[in-house]
Amino acid sequence: MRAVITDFGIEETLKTLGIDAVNDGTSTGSNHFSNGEIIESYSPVDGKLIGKVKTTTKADYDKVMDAATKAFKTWRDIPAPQRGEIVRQFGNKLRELKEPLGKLVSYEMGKSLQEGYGEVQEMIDICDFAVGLSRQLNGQTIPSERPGHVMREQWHPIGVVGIISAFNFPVAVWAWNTALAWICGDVCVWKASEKTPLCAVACQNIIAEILKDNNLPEGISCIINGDYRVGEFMTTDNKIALVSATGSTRMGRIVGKTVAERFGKSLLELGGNNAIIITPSADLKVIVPGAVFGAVGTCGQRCTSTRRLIIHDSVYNKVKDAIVGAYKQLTIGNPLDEKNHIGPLIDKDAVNTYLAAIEKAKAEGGNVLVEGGVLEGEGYESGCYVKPAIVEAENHFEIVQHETFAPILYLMKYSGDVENAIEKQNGVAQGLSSAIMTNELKEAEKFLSYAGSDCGIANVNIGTSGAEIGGAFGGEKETGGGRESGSDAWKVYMRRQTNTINYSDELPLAQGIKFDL
Ligand code: UN1
Repeated sequence: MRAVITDFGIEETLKTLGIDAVNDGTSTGSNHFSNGEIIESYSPVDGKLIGKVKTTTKADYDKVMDAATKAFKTWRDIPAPQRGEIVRQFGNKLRELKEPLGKLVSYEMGKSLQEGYGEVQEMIDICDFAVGLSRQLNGQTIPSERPGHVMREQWHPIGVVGIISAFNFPVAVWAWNTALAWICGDVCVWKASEKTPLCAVACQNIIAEILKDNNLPEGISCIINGDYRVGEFMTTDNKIALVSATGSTRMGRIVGKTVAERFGKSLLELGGNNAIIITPSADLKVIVPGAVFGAVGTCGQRCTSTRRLIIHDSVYNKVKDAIVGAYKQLTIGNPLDEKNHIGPLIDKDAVNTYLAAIEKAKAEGGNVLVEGGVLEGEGYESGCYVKPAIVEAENHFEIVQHETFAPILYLMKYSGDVENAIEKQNGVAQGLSSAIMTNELKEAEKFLSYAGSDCGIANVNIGTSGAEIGGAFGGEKETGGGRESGSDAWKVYMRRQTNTINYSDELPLAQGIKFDL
């Protein structure tokens, strides 16, 4: 059974990305030894079967790890700037393939084509960043307390990095990790979401060709397929120095614990429950697009999606009317058609979770301002298209405290000073992203101060989603504490070594200790 997708050039897109062969159930891609059960990938866009991959068995996994550990020995010998050159080539190839890869992301995951392209752009950006960084993996020199001694700090490759990524950013989050890990001298084994396996195959094909052209071992980049059971091969494996996992808090709790038990390192990028505080001085021209894109972009399936608006009571009605009005302009439909703002949810389970969340909000006393619901009829046959909903709710509602990966926006009021809004914003278990809309310097600075937002990301006059790659990305509390992407996030992909070198003829001991023989 093979769906023929003629619209929007999907057939051609798959061919360009070299993923035609997966349609008969045969795995493809280098270091992709999978021989287990078949995973079928259905598009949430039209419900059609796009392709199949096989899952990775334990025996396959062992082979992959063999290839990866061998490749590490070659790769770490290559000077970092030369590793950067490989990442530069990868970034250039992504520039060439931005259109087909962006399209595949949109078709397999369901996000709008613009956002699909944006995701590939994010990959290109992190490659550029990593190339520059490949000449800046600098350590420090530190003054020694002893005469004739010097201290320094070095950063060495850590080994094999295991990457577990989620369906919502099926290519960019992998690239954040790999681009940095590679220039650091590490090799990567990637378990992509079983909901978007073809995006992973496409990425693997691109890098495999570059490695081949440069006569480098394929094991520098490996993929494994399957659900959490395949992820467990990595979390329990001492040979994986770092597990970088993006996904739910539930998943992160298990991964973090398992990796910690064997004293491995983990980088966790988990759920968010992101709010925008809207103060009296905020500008509607900024509030409306910021809040609406934050809430409905990627159909509410970003970890940075805006879930809550905390609005000052003096402007509540005005802001509410403007947002509700803007929701009326939203078009929902095939995300490959650029006239649509919003595509489908990832699958029917997500639709059920969305419906249950709205019911729960109502049962807890929420007041629905914009009705949700599942769309039916022509163009909506996949059953995954839903209407973005707005519910007036209270911060303490159980459902509001919970991250629902769907376009449901909760509106709530605050009165008095901005501190009251900050308290609500911080009053959830998650701590990824946050924003304030204000033209008052004092409010903005309070929000950004140590007594302000407790999130890893805190923005002023922009929404909660759409972070640039140059900053460190991640959050506090149940978001897991990890940082990926820009700034000094590269350090987690390396091991730090402190050196003390004695170039004198004596052996003085530190702390002035006398030990005469
Ligand atoms: C995610 O949702 O897991 O900041 C990543 C953003 C994107 C990345 C989101 N640059 O919304």
